[in-house]
Amino acid sequence: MSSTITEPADLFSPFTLRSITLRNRIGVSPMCQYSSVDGVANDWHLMFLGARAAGGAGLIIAEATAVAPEGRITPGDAGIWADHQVEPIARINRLVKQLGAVPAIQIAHAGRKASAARPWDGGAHLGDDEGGWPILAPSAVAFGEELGKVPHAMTLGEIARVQADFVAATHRCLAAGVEWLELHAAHGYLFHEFLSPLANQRTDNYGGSFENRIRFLLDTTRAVRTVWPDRLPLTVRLSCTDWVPGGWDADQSVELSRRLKDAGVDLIDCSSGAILPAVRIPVGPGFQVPFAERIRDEVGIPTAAVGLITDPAQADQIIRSGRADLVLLAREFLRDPNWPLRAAHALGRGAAVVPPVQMARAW
Ligand code: 531
Repeated sequence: MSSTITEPADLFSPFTLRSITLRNRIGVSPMCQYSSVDGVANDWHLMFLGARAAGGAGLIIAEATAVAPEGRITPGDAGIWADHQVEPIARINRLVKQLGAVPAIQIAHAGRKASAARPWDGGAHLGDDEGGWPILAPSAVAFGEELGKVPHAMTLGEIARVQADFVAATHRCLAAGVEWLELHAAHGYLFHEFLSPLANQRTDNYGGSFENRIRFLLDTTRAVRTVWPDRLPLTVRLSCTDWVPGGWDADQSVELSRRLKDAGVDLIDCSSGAILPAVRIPVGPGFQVPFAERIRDEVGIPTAAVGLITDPAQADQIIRSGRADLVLLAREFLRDPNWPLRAAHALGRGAAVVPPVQMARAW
């Protein structure tokens, strides 16, 4: 069962995947807050995500949330590796839902980029004497520069254990009232490290050929889909290209998206990059939209566009032109939790986004 590609809509059209309908095409992209203690959500996360639901977003995707302690980027990352982490997330999801948005979460494992300091503490790998921990990856190849720690090449048993961690995390997400689940397979983290020949030098059946490099993600996706209810959407964020010759690229992303669609994935969230340091990326307004457009057209699967989407008319045109089904905003939502309200008024569609009654007189 999958959603049909909707006719070109506009930024404020509803959007349905399986049993879940978004009130508009605007999503809050998962943004790390590095503000948890032992992975537990707190008042910061309640305020941060609640405010953006009040501001009118249709979809609120909570930050990359680690499925295992060693899968955190930093000690401050969110986690869902333990049952006591569920209720704090459930409290946030109840507020988000009460405010009319759909509560989502991105579950993740940081692979060789794990065990790092928070960005405002420099972002470098932590020494063993600084609270760092052993890190895992497909191969014993470091990311590089300030993330120079050499990871342990995962055994088949560790691959199976991490896959089981994603399945267990999926059960906890359901218990927490999550209604939309995203697997993080981008930005140089574990799944992406398996996909890319620039990080995956394995010689077993998890490395080498395209089929082998997608195996860990595809098998885990199938296992997650089996336990995630049929009525709820499952999405995958990809780095659609490494921007490096010989690396992962858009052609492979198209083929992988076909396989993910067949495995029951409902939407591809199209980002790029971050497999290696210091790669030249042609960053600009909507620079990743072409990936969303291509995958949507060639695979016939809904897509989300993300990356330097800031302007209401820009976002509206991405949807109206049928280049993507959703726009996800990150930094713009750091600047303005009420961006959807402001965008509606900027586009002469003031009634399209309804504020909470407490805020109505200001809009
Ligand atoms: C940086 C980033 C944004 C867009 C493309 C590549 C990298 N983000 C990625 C975040 C962590 C914070 C930095 C995640 O994907 C978890």
